Amino acid sequence: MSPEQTTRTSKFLSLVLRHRPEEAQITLDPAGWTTVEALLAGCAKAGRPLSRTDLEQVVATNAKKRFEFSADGTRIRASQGHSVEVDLDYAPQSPPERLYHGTATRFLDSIRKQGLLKMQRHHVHLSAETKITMEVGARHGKPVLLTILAGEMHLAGHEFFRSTNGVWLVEQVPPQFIQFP
Ligand code: HQG
Repeated sequence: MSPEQTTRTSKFLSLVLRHRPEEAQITLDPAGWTTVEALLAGCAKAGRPLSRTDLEQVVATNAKKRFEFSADGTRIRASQGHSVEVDLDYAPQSPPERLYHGTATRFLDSIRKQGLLKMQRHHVHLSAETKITMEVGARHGKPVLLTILAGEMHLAGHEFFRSTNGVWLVEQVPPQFIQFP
């Protein structure tokens, strides 16, 4: 597969495994899984035929490791980022002292008042790395980096989850745990 084909396929997989499974006529189980067989058949029906080898390549080379196979290789899901109702079943974990969130300057007034909200997604996404975070912010406008006092927030009783691909997930971040630049 060419890099362009890989990107196009990855975007389609994100669409059907996170947001609109009906586009490939598939259903996701409560934890977000579908069978590889159903997915490949669905991709073909949607006019985007994909071989198992190509699917494996997309999953293995995806820069953000967005997708995962079940241990026996028969099922696949997105590791995070859903808008459809799923319970990914991650166990709560202790976060590092500081985590980061990239956003756009135009959202700052609202974030100062409301804190970080999950918007269309299931969780607010936080990262342990500042570089990725600035790229995430730049998708929405002029990027700005927020530092999250994750250790304090955890002590105050907020649950933190970590997805298989290393994204930290929380219900919300109240303003008192956000350091603005
Ligand atoms: C902002 C990518 C106003 C929030 C990345 C963000 C990530 C508020 C936007 C994943 C707000 C939501 C998620 C408030 C939050 N007022 N704006 N109170 N609270 N916002 O796309 O974090 O490529 O849903 O700051 O790596 O940008 O999809 O979230 O700017 O992990 O695999 O509302 O997307 O991963 O935008 O990105 P999003 P996000 P993938």
